[in-house]
Amino acid sequence: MPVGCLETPVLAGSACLAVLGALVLYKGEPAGYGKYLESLMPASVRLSAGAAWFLQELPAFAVPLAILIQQSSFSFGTPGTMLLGLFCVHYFHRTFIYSIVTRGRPLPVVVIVRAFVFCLGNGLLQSYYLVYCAEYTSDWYTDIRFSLGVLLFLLGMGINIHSDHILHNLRKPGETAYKIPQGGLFTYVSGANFFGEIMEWFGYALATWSLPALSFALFSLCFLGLRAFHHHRFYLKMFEDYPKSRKVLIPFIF
Ligand code: NDX
Repeated sequence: MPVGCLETPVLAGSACLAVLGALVLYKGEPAGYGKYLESLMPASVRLSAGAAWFLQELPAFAVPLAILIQQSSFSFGTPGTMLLGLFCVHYFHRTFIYSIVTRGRPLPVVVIVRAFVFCLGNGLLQSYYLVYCAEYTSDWYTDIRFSLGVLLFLLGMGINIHSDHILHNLRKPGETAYKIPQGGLFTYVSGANFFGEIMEWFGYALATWSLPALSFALFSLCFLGLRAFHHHRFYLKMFEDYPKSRKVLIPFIF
């Protein structure tokens, strides 16, 4: 580890993410927003979906960006800053674009506050590791882990954005009803947007070859995998004509 890298907070932060993922699975309940808002958080104080996603995801964009700007004078173009740039691109979209195009239900303030803390902690962990701890040799750009990881990241991001786009277009502005998503990867799985996001973060873990990124990918797998499972159950209960061959999360497998 380079001088200036404190190993303990990196290990503690990574362990926290993995433990939170395990906790999510252990609880077995989806987080109380979206389809589960009324059943799990009936009396909550809420904020519109656009404002909620903007506020809660902002730290995951702003923290890495601030660190990148502060670092850019002497390390611009290194694999670490380039990879952190990809993280910023994801959260730029989630903070500034997703929050505008969403037609989702309002979110409980308690969920927003928790998500804000999560995004702040995760943004700090990923940035700190890549800027102060990761050591990449100059040939990392030609390493198969980097190339394959970035490819998976970009492919996953494409699937995620396309699938979210399908979901948003199921409703006209102001509508709140649920419909059967059709097209794209939804032909095969109920959690197409989640499949894309999970692929993205495993690609990122491969490209960065880092423990914090692997822990975040595992957290995403637990959190979004469970959400996909509940969404699938929700659809089967709600729609008699729900396609029987559609899987939960992984095409043809699960
Ligand atoms: N934000 C990641 N846990 C989360 C916010 C909540 O980015 O304390 C995890 C993220 C946070 C969570 C975050 C971490 C854990 C927290 C939790 C709150 C409590 C929890 C902090 C940070 C906690 C413990 C105790 C363990 C610490 O009406 P609607 O809103 O349902 O409308 C939806 C619409 N839609 C449909 N419309 C018509 N017909 C249909 N059939 C429809 N189906 C859906 O589409 C929405 O407007 C929209 C998408 O809905 P949905 O449910 O498919 O996705 P959603 O869960 O809202 O995620 C949106 C995007 C998606 O691309 C997903 O991949 C990404 O965000 N995401 C989300 C959550 C986490 C995450 C990524 C990640 O882990 N990487």
